[in-house]
Amino acid sequence: MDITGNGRGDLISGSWPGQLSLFPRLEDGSLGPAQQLLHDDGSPVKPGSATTVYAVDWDGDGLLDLVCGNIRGEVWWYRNVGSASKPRFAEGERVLADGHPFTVPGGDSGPVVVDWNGNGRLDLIVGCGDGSVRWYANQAEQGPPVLAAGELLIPAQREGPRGSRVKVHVVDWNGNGHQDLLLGDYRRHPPQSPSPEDLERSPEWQQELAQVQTRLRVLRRQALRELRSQDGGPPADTDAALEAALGENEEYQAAQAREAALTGKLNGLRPRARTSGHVWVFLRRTDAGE
Ligand SMILES: [Ca+2]
Ligand SMILES: [Ca+2]
Ligand SMILES: [Ca+2]
Repeated sequence: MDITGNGRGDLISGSWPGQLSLFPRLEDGSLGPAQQLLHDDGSPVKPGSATTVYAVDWDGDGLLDLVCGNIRGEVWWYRNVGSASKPRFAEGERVLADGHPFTVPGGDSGPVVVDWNGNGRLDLIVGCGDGSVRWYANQAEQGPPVLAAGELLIPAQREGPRGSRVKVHVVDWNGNGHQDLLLGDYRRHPPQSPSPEDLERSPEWQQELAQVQTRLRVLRRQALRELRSQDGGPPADTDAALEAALGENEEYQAAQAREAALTGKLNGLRPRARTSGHVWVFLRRTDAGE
């Protein structure tokens, strides 16, 4: 996606506060510092919290426009009214489906614009907060999009294994000439209780941890005493010298490793919610039903 018209692919990003950032690709291939994407009056483009952004020339005038989602589940688009080298964007317009503004279920819309049905017109596909994916066919012959009502491409899953807040990418994943869908998700797993065996062993671990910590304190005091009583008096920087001495003390190092291991085991006994993010691939069925 080259939004600065110099033949180098740039990066654009949405954000939680809602501004959109452009990271221009520099001559050496690295990305330059972030610049805010702006309206033609110089004010920042801000489609709402948790913005996602997709750049595409949706009205066919040769300039890349922005299509954005937000936490409310709306889709907005911003026509590029600048130039090939200097993008500037018109006031946002709410994207309509079947003539009406819409919000996707669960909010958190993640739009992409591609020709999904291969008729040469760029359609809208939206990843939704509830975990579903919807397709809005572009019915316009030319110019700005005119979208049909949404059709479900992938249903939400209440019980998993797929999660929510999905973001999509359209690509021919298996190279058979048909566009497929990649889906990124977010899932919160219920806290898992510790095993009865671990619970049974926890008093033993606690006791050992107390012993290890006592031993660590003793070794520390010993090392300090040795430093202070050495020939020529204590070192100028006692703290640094103490850390250096303990770093070379094998018993101290082993005790510290054991302390970390026991603390980890005991922390693991507290039930804690876990989250995950997976990427799923959905291969397109061909006309022959393959
Ligand atoms: Ca355009
Ligand atoms: Ca199409
Ligand atoms: Ca394919």
